[in-house]
Amino acid sequence: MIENLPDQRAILLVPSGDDARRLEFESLAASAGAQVAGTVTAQLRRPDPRTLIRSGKLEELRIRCAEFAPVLLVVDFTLSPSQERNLERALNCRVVDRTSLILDIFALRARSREGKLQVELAQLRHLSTRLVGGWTHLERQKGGIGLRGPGETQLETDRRLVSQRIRRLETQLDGVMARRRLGRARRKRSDSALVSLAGYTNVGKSTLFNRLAGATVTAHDRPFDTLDPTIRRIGLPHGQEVLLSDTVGFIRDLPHELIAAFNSTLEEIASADLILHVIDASASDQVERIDEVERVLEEIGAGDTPLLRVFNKADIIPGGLQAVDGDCGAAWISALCGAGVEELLAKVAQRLSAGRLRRTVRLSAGQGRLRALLYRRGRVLRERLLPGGGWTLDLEMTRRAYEKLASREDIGAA
Ligand SMILES: Nc1nc2c(ncn2[C@@H]2O[C@H](COP(=O)(O)OP(=O)(O)OP(=O)(O)O)[C@@H](O)[C@H]2O)c(=O)[nH]1
Ligand SMILES: [Mg+2]
Repeated sequence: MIENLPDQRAILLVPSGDDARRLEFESLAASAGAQVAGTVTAQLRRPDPRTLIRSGKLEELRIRCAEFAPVLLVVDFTLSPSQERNLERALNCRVVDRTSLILDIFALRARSREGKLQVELAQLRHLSTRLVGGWTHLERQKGGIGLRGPGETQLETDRRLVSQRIRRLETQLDGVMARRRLGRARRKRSDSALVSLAGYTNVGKSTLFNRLAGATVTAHDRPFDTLDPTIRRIGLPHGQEVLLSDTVGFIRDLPHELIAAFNSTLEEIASADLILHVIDASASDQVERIDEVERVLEEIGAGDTPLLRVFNKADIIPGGLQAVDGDCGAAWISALCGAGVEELLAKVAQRLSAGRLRRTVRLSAGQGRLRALLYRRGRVLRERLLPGGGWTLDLEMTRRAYEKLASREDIGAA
């Protein structure tokens, strides 16, 4: 797809003083097919409401644009639609913001029907905020960065058509979500706990997934290689089986449109019995990334889900696994060469059993609603009907879920 596109020469505009962020943005732009001709940094102490950057910086950009004749300026700041337009007029090249860039990469990677629907929905929601005036002052270009993907055909239609399309996509995705929920309910009734891999993009989630599940999910060295969730059954030490899922990765300032559109995928993470938060131990901005991921987890309703931090790529940190100390709750591994993986599995088994308890409870005939709730929240191992109406249930559920219910409902111990 990228190869067939016209020259995508780009200049980047990024915040100054954050090298890790700049490098990440350059790699994002490159993986969308941009040839980065130069990067300009700016500090936005007093942003100009018209163009965001002030006149001196605008002049610097003008000179760069005259030198390199870029097709686009890719900006790692949040731009209002009018700032975007004003910059385009001043520099005579297309301006793409961080959100459009990330949406564009997602559009390139989406393979499944669901993935494509989700990306299109996110693109259209983003676009609908920007339909005032459009790009009529620039030559219309199709298929460039920020203009690709399934949403492309809608770009020049008016707001009304876009919102109609958004509603249609929402309905289709509702159907997808309902099917997923059914699948989850079925899984819950089965014996297996769900363990979800989550984490920043490109940290090695799919590599770990392949190692644990003997699968062959693609794991390229580029951001957002995985979009669609995959689930496999894996064995833990002592024979216990669990389901393991691999999903889309996160990034700092993940566009809200994407979080909303990928709801059904992300719900999968929130519904897990244990989240393995995979961390690239070799990343210099590790602490910031950990915060960002755990913030998004909270945002998608997974804030209370038990979580185990897994520091990966231990093979490329100085001293390797030997250098590891501190956080003894966490696991240290190399998904690539397999070091530490056995210990990780033992930790997973330990965490899963620590979080669950078994109880036998007695419900009266009038507590049908609570009975249904217990089926949804936990695992009912056995149910007996009592002679005078009501039931006793042998129940296994997480301590957290049980205590939450017991504090609100009248659950009688049998
Ligand atoms: N050195 C080293 N490289 C690793 C390790 N694990 C993964 N990688 C590399 O990191 C890159 C990204 O790996 P993936 O498994 O695709 O990462 P991911 O988290 O699934 O990424 P996305 O799906 O794009 O979010 C690949 O080039 C892997 O070979 C590791 O333990 N050590
Ligand atoms: Mg992946």
